[in-house]
Amino acid sequence: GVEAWYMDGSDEDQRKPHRLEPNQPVSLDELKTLGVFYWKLNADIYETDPELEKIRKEQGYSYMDIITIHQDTLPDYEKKLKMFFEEHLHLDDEIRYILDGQAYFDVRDKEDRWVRIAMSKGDLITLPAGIYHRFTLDETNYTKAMRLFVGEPVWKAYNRPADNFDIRQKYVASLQGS
Ligand code: KMT
Ligand code: NI
Repeated sequence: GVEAWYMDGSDEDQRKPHRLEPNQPVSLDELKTLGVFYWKLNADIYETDPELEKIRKEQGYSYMDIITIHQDTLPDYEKKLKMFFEEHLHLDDEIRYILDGQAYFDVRDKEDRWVRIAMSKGDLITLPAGIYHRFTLDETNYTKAMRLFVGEPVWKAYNRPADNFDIRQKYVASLQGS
């Protein structure tokens, strides 16, 4: 499975793990209660993987592209990394499949605490529409990720506060029962 933990509150380098001392892990089941879902796949065969095909078909992930996040490959690298690390939400699910390297996705739990999810090669994650989150590279400064989307992709991010969007209200309501 994937490893996740509650973050410390320090403003030190965002690429560091920021674990609490002692570490306070967050399980996959706890992530599920936030609407965050996870699959482990074989990234070596992503171009022909029947498991990935099945997920794409079942979830309706018609769109896909691949983004390589590295100093030399991503235009406006510094600017984009800064944007990705601003706390934001989207009106649609964010679906990412790590094909190489590693990275962190941070999501807010029900009590508004940061949970850091350590993603590496073969990890596919879905963040629900309306969840506050952010993204950073780790100290290896490199990841290659597949971006999946239902229909035509909309990358627009709304930085916090974005509490008045219907999708945010719907997301918050969905946390009640879970
Ligand atoms: C987002 O909206 O948080 C992102 O697209 C993160 C970077 S994609 C690996
Ligand atoms: Ni996002």
